[in-house]
Amino acid sequence: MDDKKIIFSGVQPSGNLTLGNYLGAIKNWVSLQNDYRCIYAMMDLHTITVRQTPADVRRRTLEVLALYIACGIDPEENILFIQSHNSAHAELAWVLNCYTYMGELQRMTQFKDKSSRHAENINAGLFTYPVLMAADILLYQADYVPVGKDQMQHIEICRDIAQRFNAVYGDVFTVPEGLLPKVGANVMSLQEPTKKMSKSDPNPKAYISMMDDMNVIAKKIKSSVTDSEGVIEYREGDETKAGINNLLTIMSAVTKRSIDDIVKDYAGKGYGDFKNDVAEAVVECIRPIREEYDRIIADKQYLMDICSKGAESARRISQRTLKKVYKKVGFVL
Ligand code: AQP
Repeated sequence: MDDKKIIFSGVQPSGNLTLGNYLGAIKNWVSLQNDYRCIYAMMDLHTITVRQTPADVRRRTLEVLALYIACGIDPEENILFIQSHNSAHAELAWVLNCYTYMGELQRMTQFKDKSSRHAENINAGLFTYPVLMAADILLYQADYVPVGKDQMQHIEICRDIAQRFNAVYGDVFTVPEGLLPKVGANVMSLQEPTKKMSKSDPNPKAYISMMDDMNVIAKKIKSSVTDSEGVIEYREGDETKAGINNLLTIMSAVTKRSIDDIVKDYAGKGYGDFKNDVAEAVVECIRPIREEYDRIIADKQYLMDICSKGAESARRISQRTLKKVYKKVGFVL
């Protein structure tokens, strides 16, 4: 490896990727790929913390890879692989489980949220999800982890686990930092704008899927929930403005213009005009990605070749960390 700093991140193939996943994570990955050694995975092990249809997970895993590439991630320059193709993730997660406290995991917002949404299946994997995520990151000695705001709590616990382990055994792990995008770190639901936009939301009108038809995307934005005040203004923390704040954020992220500039353009104008323009801007952002995606997804062999080459590199890098960890905790090598 060269001396570039290391980046690790990934998305779970637990549904069709949303505009939130794109603006919060993948768009940022594209901008980082020239300056860092980047490793991006399709996080299939994480998906089964919630019941999935196996054929859907299988299909979506390659779709996520095709989307990474369509968004601009260069498969020649970055390591792209399927998480389950590298067993070191599960192996390190077991070790780290023994260095993580129940109390820490109980405080995780995502666990509380997902266990209330899936009350019939509050499994141990859902509970220890952040430990697997810590293993994902620490295996590659990642310096930075570009994620959306919802994942920052998991980055914090990852740092705590790494520091705890290092305090006992010496400098085994690089302690990583989360990297948020400047705009779009927390894209909200179009129907309940105080909740984050999520690919597993039961209401498809709540999210823009990167797989939606262009007219569906426009319709979803035009029917997004706003307020009755009729003023296009960004007011941080004001729940009644959550819908407009969200549309302004989305507009800013897809057009690369500041929110202040956008607000000035709409002084005295109504929500109808604004929503039409946001819809058009989002469609223009997603259209070229979709065209590229449609081309790439047709070539399964190309995608499988990337996965197998990526898994080989991922296994090679992570074995160094895993061996070190096994040696430190006393396993015979
Ligand atoms: N709404 C969002 N705004 C900004 N960033 C987001 N991310 C997710 N939703 C938003 C970021 O996308 C990356 C991949 O997320 P994930 O697939 O690992 O799972 P998640 O964070 O739980 O996202 P979802 O879409 O809500 O998935 P489900 O519904 O399966 O739980 C992460 O960097 C995340 O921050």
